[in-house]
Amino acid sequence: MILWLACAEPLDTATVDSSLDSAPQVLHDLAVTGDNYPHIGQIVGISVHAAGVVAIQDSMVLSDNSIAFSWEDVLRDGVEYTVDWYADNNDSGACDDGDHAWVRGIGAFTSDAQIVLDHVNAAPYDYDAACDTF
Ligand SMILES: [Ca+2]
Repeated sequence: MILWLACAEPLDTATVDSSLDSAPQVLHDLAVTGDNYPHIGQIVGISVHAAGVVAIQDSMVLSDNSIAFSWEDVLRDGVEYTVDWYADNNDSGACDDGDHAWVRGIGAFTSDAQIVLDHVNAAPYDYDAACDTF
């Protein structure tokens, strides 16, 4: 006797690049918070990527000294991610020389994730590497 099982609907991959299709298809949410940003009124941009493929790119204008982002179903299970982010310190509207910028590996996740990215005073800032994904 052969039983045919109905397949579930495919996952919505609209926010995730298809070149990562060889990775597991379980997706997790990501929330980012951070404090101590002396950049009120300026843009903070963030890019989350794996192996050079950008999974998330977002930005906000700071109304106080903190950041907060959240996205649903953006991290693939078990994939190692890196975050690039910057504060538009020179008010150019883009990530470039003169900004406060950082790169941090955040590892792989097997469930929904929350990470903290506080402003770190670490001049000279790594805008060459951080701005590559913007
Ligand atoms: Ca800038």
